[in-house]
Amino acid sequence: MLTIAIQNKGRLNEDTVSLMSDAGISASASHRKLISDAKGFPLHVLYLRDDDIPQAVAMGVADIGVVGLNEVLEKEEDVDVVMKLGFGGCRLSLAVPKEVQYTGIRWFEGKRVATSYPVILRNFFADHGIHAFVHEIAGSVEVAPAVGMADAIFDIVSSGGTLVQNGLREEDTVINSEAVLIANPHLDEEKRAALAKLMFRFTSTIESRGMKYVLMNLPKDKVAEAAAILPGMKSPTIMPLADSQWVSMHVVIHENELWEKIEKLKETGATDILVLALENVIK
Ligand code: PRT
Ligand code: ZN
Repeated sequence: MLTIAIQNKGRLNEDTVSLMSDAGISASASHRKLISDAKGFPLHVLYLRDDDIPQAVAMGVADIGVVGLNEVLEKEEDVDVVMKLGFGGCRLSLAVPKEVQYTGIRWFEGKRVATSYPVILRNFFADHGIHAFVHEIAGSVEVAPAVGMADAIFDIVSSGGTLVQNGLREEDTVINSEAVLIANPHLDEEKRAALAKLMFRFTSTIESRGMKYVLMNLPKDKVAEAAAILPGMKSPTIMPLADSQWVSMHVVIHENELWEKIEKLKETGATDILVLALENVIK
């Protein structure tokens, strides 16, 4: 049976448990447990700190894991990134005090930069031929310049609010990160087959998010025009109505483009438009 390592508490815990749940796999969200059995898929769930997940997967303590790409790149463990999961989005950026006259990446030459991600930062500076002093600190990296411990910082940024609150300005994004599914590269055939099934479920779940099922009544002679606006997954489903001049058209679209498409459809003569939430799209 596969063992998956997930974060025991923190920013990724809830989204990981809800991705599993939407994929029909119920895992306890309990922070006190170390390991539990999931329901709905043959899976052991191991609850760890995110920093320990890449190593646990590389060692085979867990077969797979959910963790931020930033942790995977920092730990440089022997694991495969098999899938992006679409949550936990953030970036790792260099930031300087707002009064600094920043002249581009060469500004960092000879400077002291505080970070919890020394490996990624050293690799970045090495790639750019910059010699800077990388100071590893475990937490509250953003206060380092104000207390005189560093000239700049390299840290996770999401909204950017933390930087602004600390009088810092984001200058260069080094990596974009999100939660990913990682796997031990040496899984046996049985575990590979189980992983493929799990990835199929996760992919369907992620692709279904934000999708809507739209039904509308349409004059029969407008079908081609409406279909050009809404190509759907293959092509739209058209059903006859009792009134032979009209049809019912059904299509699946993403909520991001819903209103724009609906406005255009109304112009073609579509009426009685129903928008329904969609549980799952299985391709
Ligand atoms: O206890 P454990 O070691 O498991 O957790 P942790 O404290 O190390 O990590 P946690 O739970 O804070 O974050 C887990 C993962 O979430 C990270 O490794 C990232 O992949 C991802 N993530 C996404 C973030 C953020 N967004 C984020 N904003 N991790 C941290 N932050 C921090 C950021 O450093 C900043 O200080 O949140 C603060 C607010 O960010 P702004 O820019 O929105 O103000
Ligand atoms: Zn951590």
